[in-house]
Amino acid sequence: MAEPIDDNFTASISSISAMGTISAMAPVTHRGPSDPVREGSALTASDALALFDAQLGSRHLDLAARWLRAQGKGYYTIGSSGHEGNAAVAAALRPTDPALLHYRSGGFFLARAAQIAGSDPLRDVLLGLVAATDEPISGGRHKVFGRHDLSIIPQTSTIASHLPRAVGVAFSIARARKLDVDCPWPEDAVTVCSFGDASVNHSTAVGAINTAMHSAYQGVPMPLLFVCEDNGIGISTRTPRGWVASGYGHRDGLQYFHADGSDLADTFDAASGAAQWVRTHRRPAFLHLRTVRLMGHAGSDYEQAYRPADEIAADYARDPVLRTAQLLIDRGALTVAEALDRYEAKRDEVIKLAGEVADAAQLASAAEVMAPLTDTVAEAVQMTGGGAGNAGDSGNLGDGAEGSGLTVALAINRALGDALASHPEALVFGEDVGRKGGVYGVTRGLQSKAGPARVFDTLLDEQAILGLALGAGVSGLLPIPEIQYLAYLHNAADQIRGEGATLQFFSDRQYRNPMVVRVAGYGYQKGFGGHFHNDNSIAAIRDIPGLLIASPARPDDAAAMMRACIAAAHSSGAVCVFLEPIALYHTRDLHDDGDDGWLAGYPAAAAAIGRARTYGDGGDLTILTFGNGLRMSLRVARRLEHAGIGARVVDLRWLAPLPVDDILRESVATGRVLVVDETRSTGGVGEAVVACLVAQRFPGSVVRVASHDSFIPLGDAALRVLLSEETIESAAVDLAGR
Ligand SMILES: Cc1ncc(C[n+]2csc(CCOP(=O)(O)OP(=O)(O)O)c2C)c(N)n1
Ligand SMILES: [Mg+2]
Repeated sequence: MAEPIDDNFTASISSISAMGTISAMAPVTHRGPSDPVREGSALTASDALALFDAQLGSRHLDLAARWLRAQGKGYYTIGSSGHEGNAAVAAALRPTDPALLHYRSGGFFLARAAQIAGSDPLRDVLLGLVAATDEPISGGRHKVFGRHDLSIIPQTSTIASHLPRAVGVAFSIARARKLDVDCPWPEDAVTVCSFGDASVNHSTAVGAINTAMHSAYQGVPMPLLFVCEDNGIGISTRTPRGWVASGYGHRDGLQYFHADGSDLADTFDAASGAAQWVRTHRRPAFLHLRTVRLMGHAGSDYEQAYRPADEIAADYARDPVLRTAQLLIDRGALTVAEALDRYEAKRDEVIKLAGEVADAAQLASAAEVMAPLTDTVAEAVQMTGGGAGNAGDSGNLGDGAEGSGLTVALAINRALGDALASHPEALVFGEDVGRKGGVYGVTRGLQSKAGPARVFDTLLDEQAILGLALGAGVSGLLPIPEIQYLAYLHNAADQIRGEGATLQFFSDRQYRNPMVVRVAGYGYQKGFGGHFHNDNSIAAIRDIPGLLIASPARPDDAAAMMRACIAAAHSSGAVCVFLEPIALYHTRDLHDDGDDGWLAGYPAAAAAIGRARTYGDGGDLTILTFGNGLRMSLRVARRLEHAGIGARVVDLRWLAPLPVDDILRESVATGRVLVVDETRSTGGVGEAVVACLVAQRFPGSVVRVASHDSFIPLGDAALRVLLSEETIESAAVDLAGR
């Protein structure tokens, strides 16, 4: 279908021919290519010509996207039309400046690619549109703007979710240097992060901008250029006129720059000023570009349904491609005929390429699609000796450990201390982890040992904490963030779900954000704190592809599993969630007061990822459990033994990947399985364990006990909804047929 904006360009430029010049008043000046394209601008005519080429390329990519779509060959039509001025933002930056871009960044992408030899950006974008495996960043998994050699980190399409990471990247540039850690970004790099005018309202954006300012306020270097491409609308919802300027035009600690994004010279000058300001001051700035959105939100969007026709047509005059052509003609750098020729030549070039890639091969099997996820996990499993053929750990409490007397909290503390000592790139941070040493003392003393540059308190914002980890991870650092309570992971979970876990997938592992996210959670704190301190739901992380979920229960495992997670993050870029059972942090006894049965020594090795640990060899039933469930089950097992029932208790330890082989082997050994799950009945871990037994065609009987589908109340009422030892015991007795 012909696009009016396409015809408008040709008609408008041709009409200049009839008039002589675009503006009868403007004299055509003939000066050299290195002279300014317009009086008072720093943009030279030759640079403007090069940027015009990028803008033309971007425009014709948008047209080609619709052409491919119309033939059933293309899968993505959100375009950059009206935003091609961002080519001048790329020109104001260096190709080594890390960029996290809005989805309307065709101009930026092509202009940056032109700064470095060796890429074929038109072809790359087209390969993305047709979901081709040859596409160089995502390998056919998504249409993103990204390329490793151009320092462009691909983004998901969740609005504003990339801003917290951008803050983390900006933070890491100086921090990595301070720690003498190799960082992919130069010392004087500027991080650039762009987004739309509707996106700026997202709490993720508001939080990230606040975090950048909060850091800079304290003198922490924060070389971050926010670019708001303000086309005045988000799909069909208008941004109130003046809203972005009123919100960000006068903020202490956030330098504001603005430009007409349709005017290449104006955009270049403002962007250069902003980039220079950030580069020298190492503080955040906000570049506000007024743009237009041409051709609707996407190819599928019929904007005539919600915008008057005259308003849509009025935007044509602000078409940045047209305006650059007019600028170059006014300047005498192009004739009208040359401008039209370039426009048509670019169309031909792009359409020819589009035709060539239209039938490019796509990912053809689940294994191919998932390779970045499965390879990451497989590498991690392999490295820690968790692969098939290795037995799961078994044995008595404290076996294989050095010394004794460690609680879970002390064991984690010691493992973190070791990680800080052996990995100079490791950082431990979160709310209250520094001076206080954590709410439960788990990080106590680490700041004085490793220094405040490596162990530090953050502001109170879980999205910011995880964003810092995401940015640090792509900047050569090894982040170990803490989420103070599991309940507070949920308001920031997308930073793990949508950002952390997807990066390797959407970049074919060219970008990695290793991290070990420590989360204090689960119930059983004797009624103290209610739901928010006893949250027992991990459904929100259990289904995230590629995530490693460690759930240690005992001190020796906690340390060994922390080691394994650090190794997996470091070597294979794994995103690890390390669930710490608060109720067991300081537990000492197992069966009787003073028996010290829950203390252990410090293990010599890392735990095998994806392998369980079995206690006892009872032949009557197998209890499959984890976390607090392990301690309850071991206590129940002793009572069962006294009643003549032999149980073996399997601590799953890893909730992802589940220890499938160990589950099956230990289940088959008794033929009767009791799944003991302290998380909720719905969405709880037990669902996965039972499904695993079914999938493996386990022939025996299976019973599951779990906590109720409830939030956890205060006081003794908590015990009414949490799984209890009594429930476990009676289910076990029933199952054993006694
Ligand atoms: C968190 C989230 N919510 C909703 C959407 C759906 N969505 C995609 S684009 C968009 C509008 C964005 O507008 P703006 O930020 O102004 O960018 P523009 O498209 O105008 O350039 C919306 C609501 C999304 N991608 N992410
Ligand atoms: Mg918008």
